[in-house]
Amino acid sequence: MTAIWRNTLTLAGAATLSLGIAYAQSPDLSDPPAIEGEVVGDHGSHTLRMGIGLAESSPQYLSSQYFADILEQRTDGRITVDIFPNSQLGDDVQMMEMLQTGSLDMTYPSSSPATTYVEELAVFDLPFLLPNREAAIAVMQSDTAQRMLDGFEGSGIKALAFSENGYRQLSNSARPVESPEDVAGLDVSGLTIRTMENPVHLSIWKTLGANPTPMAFGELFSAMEQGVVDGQENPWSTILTSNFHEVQDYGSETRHVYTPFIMMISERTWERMAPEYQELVQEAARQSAEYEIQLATEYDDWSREQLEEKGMQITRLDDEQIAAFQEAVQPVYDEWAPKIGEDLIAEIQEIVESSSIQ
Ligand code: KDG
Repeated sequence: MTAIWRNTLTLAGAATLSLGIAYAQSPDLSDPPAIEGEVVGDHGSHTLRMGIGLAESSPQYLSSQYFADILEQRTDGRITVDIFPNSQLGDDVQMMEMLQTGSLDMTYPSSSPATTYVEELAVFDLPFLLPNREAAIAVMQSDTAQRMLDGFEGSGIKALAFSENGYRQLSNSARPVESPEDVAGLDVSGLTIRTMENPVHLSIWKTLGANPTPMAFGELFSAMEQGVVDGQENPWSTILTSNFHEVQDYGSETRHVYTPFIMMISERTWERMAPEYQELVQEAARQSAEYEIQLATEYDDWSREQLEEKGMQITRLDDEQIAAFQEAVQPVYDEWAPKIGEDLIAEIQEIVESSSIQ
């Protein structure tokens, strides 16, 4: 059994397994694609340490395991990847810094905290910019996105590939949220919402009248448990696989931002690798990113259903309610569009439009 399926079974739950009805509760997950291609030449051995924020059952971890399997198989075990989940080695910001100094080989952050390296990435943080997954994928596969990856050059980080973190949804422990007015709060202080470390996200929640506070992902569960924050926003799959439902009773399908992930390697590690290994690492990153997007897609609705089954009260917003949110965050565009660049936004919107024509 491959590591990927071991993890899937963990997700399906030990109780299910003991009854012998494997996968009964798991989404209809795609098998990892077969690993194709010859074993490359012998250019020595590398052990790559990769730190990620999410749990072993997440699409991010499962696809990273596929990345590891590709490298291991195609180098006859000469390249191995050790994956450290659950922010064990640090948060997104810290792990990117560790890549710069060479104290960590690989990491897999959201694009949002990486805007300190490549400002253009902030375009992904604009609310309601990418209306559907097809558009998001078209953007992530575009030359514009490749230019953003190339923008890391010289920073100490080599960015390998975009994949899907996903559409972010609001959860909280206080009350159902159906409209921007609810976010502004019935009580005086409004809801305290944890955001990623990114100024556009802060601006979104401030504009909605909430009380945003940036925080590392690894600290979030206990902050919610202790009531330091009322809520947070993340894709359903993250809310499920990080067990946020244990401390958050309410969810709202706001889909306010689509966030990509970026798989990264330290430039120091990269430069130590033979060109043939570099080519393989780049290819494996693209293949695992494709698989990650597929898994993330499969997890999305399934995770929401699982959360409902586990007792989370989830509000699905209708078009009118989403439009109200969209209108309420217009000031975020007014503030950030000139800083991010009107030309870049237009470039993205053009890709979005052509993706809906195809
Ligand atoms: O590995 C990625 C995670 O660390 C993080 O980026 C997840 O979306 C995320 C968040 O809210 O911090």
